[in-house]
Amino acid sequence: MRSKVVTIDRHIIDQERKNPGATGRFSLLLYDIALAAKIISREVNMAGLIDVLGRTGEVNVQGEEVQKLDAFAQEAMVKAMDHAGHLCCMVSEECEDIIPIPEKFDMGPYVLLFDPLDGSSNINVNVSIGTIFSVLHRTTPRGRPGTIDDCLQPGYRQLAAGYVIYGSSTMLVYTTGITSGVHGFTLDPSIGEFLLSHRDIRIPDPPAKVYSVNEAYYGLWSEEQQRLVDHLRGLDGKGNGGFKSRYIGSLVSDFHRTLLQGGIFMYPPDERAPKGKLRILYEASPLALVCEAAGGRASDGFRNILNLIPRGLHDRTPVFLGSKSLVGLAEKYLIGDL
Ligand code: AHM
Ligand code: MG
Repeated sequence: MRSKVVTIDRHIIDQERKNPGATGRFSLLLYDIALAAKIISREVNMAGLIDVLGRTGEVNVQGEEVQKLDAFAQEAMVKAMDHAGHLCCMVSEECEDIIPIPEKFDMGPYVLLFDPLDGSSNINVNVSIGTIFSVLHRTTPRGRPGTIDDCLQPGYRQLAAGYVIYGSSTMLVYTTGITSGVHGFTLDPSIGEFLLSHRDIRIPDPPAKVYSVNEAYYGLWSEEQQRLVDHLRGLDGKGNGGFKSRYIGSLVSDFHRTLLQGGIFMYPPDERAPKGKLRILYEASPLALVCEAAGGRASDGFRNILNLIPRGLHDRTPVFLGSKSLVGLAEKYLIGDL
């Protein structure tokens, strides 16, 4: 007998019913994110044809200029999200300042933070890329435009977070909080719907013995970080090791594999980048919430990423995400306990 088909819309409504005080507005916000994801997915899938159909500067069939994909994704997110009255402002990796909601639209209670197309340098070589998103409740009074204070909140206050991976299939993975579980939906392009394919994802522990880090920076790392990776590689002379290394260089892809198979993903600080490369608000925090909600651990090497208080919209943090046991091992090395 076939199991029942659950669309993302249906799943969001079912989740909302568990919360008697819910107004439905939050669910509508999640639908809009899923809609933006479908629009971006369609365009990403066409990327290989852009050389055939024309690059930036060309004009498409609607008479619009053909854009680079990251600019397209940015605009798709803003256009899908700015007018429905759910948001008071947005933050994107693509914009220096907060993105205001135009005055002609209603001002809502939520803030959306996103990286529209992370890893976009991989597009030309057909490597999977992704959109990352996070939703916060505003802290300033309602009815007025959102401010930077609404955005600079620690990750534990996120109401929802997730990502979309544009891979061999397109998947949307999200959580509405540490105790709400992590659910994955695969886009069926023939009907244009995200269907529940991965219910209640738990990050395996004991995990697959896999670590993920850009080892080209080994010489720029702290001694503690070098010793941690020596352990994983079995070079510490203590009989450790036995790990495989996997690094795509596309955060959503590396994280997605780590979430499903277990292991550890790291973007540590180095001499060149003393706070690492990844941004707190729209890269580290949302993936940290997904990781913790799946029973994993998210650390900056010393403390939970969800407790970090960002001072600026584009602040960075070192990132260690994955199975509890391996992130715990990393922390032990980094604080000098091993
Ligand atoms: P981006 O936000 O400019 O796309 O950069 C983020 C990407 C991540 O997807 C990936 O984890 C990281 O940069 C890879 O960086 P590196 O090439 O230094 O390993
Ligand atoms: Mg990015």
